[in-house]
Amino acid sequence: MSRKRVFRRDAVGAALGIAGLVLAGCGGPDGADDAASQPAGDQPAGKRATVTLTDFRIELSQKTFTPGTYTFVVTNDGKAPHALDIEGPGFDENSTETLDAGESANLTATLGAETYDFYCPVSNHREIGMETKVAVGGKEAPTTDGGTNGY
Ligand SMILES: [Cu+2]
Repeated sequence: MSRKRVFRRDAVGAALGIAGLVLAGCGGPDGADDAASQPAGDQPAGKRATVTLTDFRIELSQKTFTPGTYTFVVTNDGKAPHALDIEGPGFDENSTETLDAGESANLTATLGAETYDFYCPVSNHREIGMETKVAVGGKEAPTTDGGTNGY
């Protein structure tokens, strides 16, 4: 599994969330992430990351983040309504609307070198597992679901 990366992650990054996890796991000095800033069409501000909401988990396309502005493409892949709320230093609450099954929305946030809480504010979802911490600045976030869970 030590295959070298031979493609760029910009345009395909959103579709290859799992690849992002694998690559981020290498933890090496990887400035190439910033190569994704090439604008492509109507690309929103900042770097892109995908967030998948399911019943009842939150999965991010990458485990490590460097400080900067991100547009999180949030998709509700579950059956219940979900939303993404980001809490952390530097900005007040930042959340999507509640998304019905299959819906998606973009959420832009500027992250500093801090730890942020990504969670679902709907009902009691946060307590039952829809919460994940994101430590910005190169450290791997202490996610509860480190395993690959199929694709
Ligand atoms: Cu939820």
